Amino acid sequence: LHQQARKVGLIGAPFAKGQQPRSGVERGPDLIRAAGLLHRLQELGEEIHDYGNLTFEDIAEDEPVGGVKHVRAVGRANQTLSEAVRAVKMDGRVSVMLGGDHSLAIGSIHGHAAAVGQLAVVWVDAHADINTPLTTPTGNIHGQAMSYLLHELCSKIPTLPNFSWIKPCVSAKDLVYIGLRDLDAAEHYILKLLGVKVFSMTEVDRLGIARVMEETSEYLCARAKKPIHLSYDIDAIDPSVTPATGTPAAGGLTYREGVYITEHLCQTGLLSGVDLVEVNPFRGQTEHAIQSTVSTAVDLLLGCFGRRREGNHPADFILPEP
Ligand code: B3U
Ligand code: MN
Ligand code: MN
Repeated sequence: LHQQARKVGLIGAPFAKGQQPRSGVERGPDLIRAAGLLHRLQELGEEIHDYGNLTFEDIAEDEPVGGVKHVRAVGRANQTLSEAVRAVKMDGRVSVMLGGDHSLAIGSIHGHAAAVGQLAVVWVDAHADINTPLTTPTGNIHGQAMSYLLHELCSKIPTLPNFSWIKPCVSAKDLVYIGLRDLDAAEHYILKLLGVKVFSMTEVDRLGIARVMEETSEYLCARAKKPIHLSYDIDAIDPSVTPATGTPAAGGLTYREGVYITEHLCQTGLLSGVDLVEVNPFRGQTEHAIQSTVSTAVDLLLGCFGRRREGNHPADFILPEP
């Protein structure tokens, strides 16, 4: 079996201000490229265009706003990213955004929705990243990304500098979380209040990953087949496999569960945008720790684009005759 070739558009987003003070996550895009991502996607028969790394303007005066850090820089960076993702989608490509920290999901999902309309979002993460600017315990915007995107939370979001361009574009019923295990009380309250579909690590343990993915696609496709945006935080995977990340959380997905998620979503044929975020080489204790994290990130992306563990072959493969 082989998939029809897709057009892929890669955007690097070397940005770290959504998760200060831990820098290093801006190295993610170049590390993931250096591990051979483009070449390996091409081997799978994908037509891939690398749009390169975005450059983000430096903002001199960026004092915290009500405890929220780097508001202006994060707002502006995501506006740039939103435009870039929108352009990739207008080019008829599946967008792949390499982060950078998870605040970048704001721009990535916003730009995706601006181009294609209503989306289903699959958020794979140890964390829910759904604090509002008023509930955040850390002030880091990577822990708030989803709150700016949901229609249902828009009345809970205060006005912030450089955030006025954001229009909520995701409905709570079109969001599924997988891998959660480290939530703040306010986040848990919000998920219950909005009735968001959550497969925490407890459900992964109870149901197994195959059932979790079956239920995920059934749930998301029950009403209409919307394009899927996969936002994959590398810290969803167990830190024994992907230690080089800013906020590791014990008890995560195995490598196999992590890859299975991507294989399953690929097979839906609905995958339209992907984020791979929070790879931070400065947080790896050894070269091996960094390598393991980066190569897992590559394998997750390959799974999104048709790599099968059973093996693959090109559609035009010809067996040599003696
Ligand atoms: N929930 C906490 C911690 C956190 C969220 N996402 C990450 N860490 N990576 C917060 O900061 O909102
Ligand atoms: Mn995250
Ligand atoms: Mn996380």
